[in-house]
Amino acid sequence: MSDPSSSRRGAFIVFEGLDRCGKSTQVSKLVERLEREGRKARLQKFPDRTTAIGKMIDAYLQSKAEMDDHAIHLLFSANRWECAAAIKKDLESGITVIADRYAFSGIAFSAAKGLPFDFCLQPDTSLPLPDLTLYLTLPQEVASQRSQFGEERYETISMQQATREQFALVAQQVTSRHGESKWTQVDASGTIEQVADRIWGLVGEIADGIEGDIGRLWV
Ligand code: DGP
Repeated sequence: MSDPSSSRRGAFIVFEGLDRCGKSTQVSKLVERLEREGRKARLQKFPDRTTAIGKMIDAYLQSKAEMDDHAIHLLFSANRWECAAAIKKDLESGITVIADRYAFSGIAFSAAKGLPFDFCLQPDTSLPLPDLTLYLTLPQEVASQRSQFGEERYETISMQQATREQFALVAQQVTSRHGESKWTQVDASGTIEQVADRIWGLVGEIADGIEGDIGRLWV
């Protein structure tokens, strides 16, 4: 572990994946492990359903409210922007921030509904750039059989398949604009502990903090 008195900032690590791939479990496991090892870490869930904007998103996802596809896309982005300053502040004070979804879900899910890819990408431009995105993959048959699959708006096989295709395009954008090291695909099959160990190996030394400035997404 690095010297805690060093001037390194915290790492910004994002988890992405289709619904029911085990992402939220792994996010919590990573935060717990970092804390157990004496590092400061916090979880940031997106969408953050606790804010006023987040409550509108929650109503939409539970099909309690209808909204134009563009409007809900912008609300998801606004929900990230309202959390951006706190993420930067924490990173600068040495806290590792682990996000459960981020702008990449924003593009993949909205483009899967048919919105133009470039439109989907724009509103998140200049948000804090994740230092590492872990994209968890699981065969659709396994994810669909997990409890609670199908409860929310996007949890249909056809929507998940379309979103999977869009995530492949998002991965291309991230690696071509920001470098190969910023996006890593993770096999999410196996036991919770096996996947957690796989992830711990991939996080590696950035868990000890990062020397450089926080980047800006798509810039
Ligand atoms: P979760 O709370 O992780 O189960 O995510 C809620 C659902 O919302 C999930 O189906 C993925 C989707 N989602 C997450 N972020 C965005 C976003 O920015 N835009 C759109 N259109 N959908 C999103």
